[in-house]
Amino acid sequence: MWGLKAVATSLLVCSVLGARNFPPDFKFGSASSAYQVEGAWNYGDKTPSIWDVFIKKYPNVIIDNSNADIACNSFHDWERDVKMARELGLDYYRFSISWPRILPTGKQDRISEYGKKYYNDLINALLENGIKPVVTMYHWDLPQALQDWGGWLNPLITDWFENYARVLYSLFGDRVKTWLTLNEPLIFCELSFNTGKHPPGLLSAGQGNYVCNKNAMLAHAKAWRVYDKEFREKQRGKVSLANQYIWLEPHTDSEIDVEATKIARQLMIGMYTHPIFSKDGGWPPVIERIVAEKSKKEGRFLSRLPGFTQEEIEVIKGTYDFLGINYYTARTVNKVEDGVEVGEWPLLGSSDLDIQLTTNDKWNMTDASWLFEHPVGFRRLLNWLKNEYGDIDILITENGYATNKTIIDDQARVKYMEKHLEQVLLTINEDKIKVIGYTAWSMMDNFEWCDGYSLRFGLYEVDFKDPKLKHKPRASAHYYTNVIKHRSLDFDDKISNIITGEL
Ligand code: GBH
Repeated sequence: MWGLKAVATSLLVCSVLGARNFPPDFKFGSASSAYQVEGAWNYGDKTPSIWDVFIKKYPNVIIDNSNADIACNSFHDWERDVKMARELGLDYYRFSISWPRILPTGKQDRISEYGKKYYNDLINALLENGIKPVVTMYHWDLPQALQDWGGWLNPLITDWFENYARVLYSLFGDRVKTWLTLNEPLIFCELSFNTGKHPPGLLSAGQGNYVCNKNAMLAHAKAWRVYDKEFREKQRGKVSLANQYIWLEPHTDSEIDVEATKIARQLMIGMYTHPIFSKDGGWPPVIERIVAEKSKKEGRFLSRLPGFTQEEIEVIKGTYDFLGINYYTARTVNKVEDGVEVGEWPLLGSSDLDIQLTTNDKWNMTDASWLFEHPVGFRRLLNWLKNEYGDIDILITENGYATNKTIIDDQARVKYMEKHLEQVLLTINEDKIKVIGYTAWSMMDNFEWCDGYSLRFGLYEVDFKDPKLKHKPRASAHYYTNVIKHRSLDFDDKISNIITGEL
């Protein structure tokens, strides 16, 4: 009798609060990447990545002149990382594998015992603690040995990557069931070749980025196909990629801006999605046409955007088991005259479209110059993707907030997470889109690329001045722990304001 009453009461509570509950099978995780946390840059037989070489050659490109030689020392202190993941109550931990740590020559001649041991230890410890590993194969730290052979501009990289993927499946695929081939090809292709801010810093705007784009799509596809042919039956995992999507909205209501925005989405989102996820495959036709026309006008015989052969289109099309999405921010689009300078990052080939990317005054600025908050854009993006490519399982592989201070009571990050998670819930409940999980970037402060240690994304603060790298959970860590525990955004949140230093 009493039992029934208790059930009835909790059902009532659930239905009142139900709107902000996550589906029971929804998964929560947090993420990092090898170069940003591991350190041990030359330990054992590890060879330098392009980031090691780039920073040593041009230390000034990093705002605080720092480097990632030690970073969070995760290579030596993976036990601390597992402990954090456990304290947070994560369902999974997303980390990446350093290509030059596993394959020092970048090719298959030699598999590093040190590399193998490190990732085995980490994977096993996570699983022992009930945390699933979600593994990124490539989070920007290309072996310099392959850069010397042309890196992402050499079409052979698609084979090198396929072989690397095969090595990873055979070493770890018995335990790793969710793989992400590439992290944000949009960002590494654009920043390496269009703005030159990331290694190899080869400024070749409107050319290198497109070649990289094509090779990245093929590399991903070949890695997926190897899994499909050689491993899927036995290992039964899932493979996709993690795309960075910057949501775009027209700057004004004018038809010109509205039209320009539609095309810009095909550039910013479509170029890294259409070849894999659309029914027809290949480049978004509108972009292919525009770049071809521009190239012709410039007196070129060939388009700066390399085409796909029909065979390549078929190889790439359909190579996904879900879609990984990194969402942080949005931009507005307005049309400019042909040839007008289009300004800072994200440039992203916008000179080919004669558009300018700016922001909306209503979007909160954060301490990161590029990160403007637009949570509703998250939901709109997910709906746009569904309209373009149909029903696909979506895994949010990154979402996070930056401060430039080492602040423990990070209520702004808590708000950012809540607002974005709320949009995820609306997308699931109202729009019936299958979002299967959410990953907070990042579990702890780490090396934020050109921003060094000056920008903090961590749920845990790390004291980089302390040789022991003392770490402490922020308010956001407490908040996230509660979200995970309750599988809901509605809980007595007083607890997330208690800063104890221990979870
Ligand atoms: C993601 O990139 C990455 O996957 C992750 O590694 C990173 O730590 C995280 O987000 C937070 O940034 O002013 O030209 O140097 C998101 C894309 C790439 C946006 C680097 C900011 C700096 C541009 N970020 N970019 S620039």
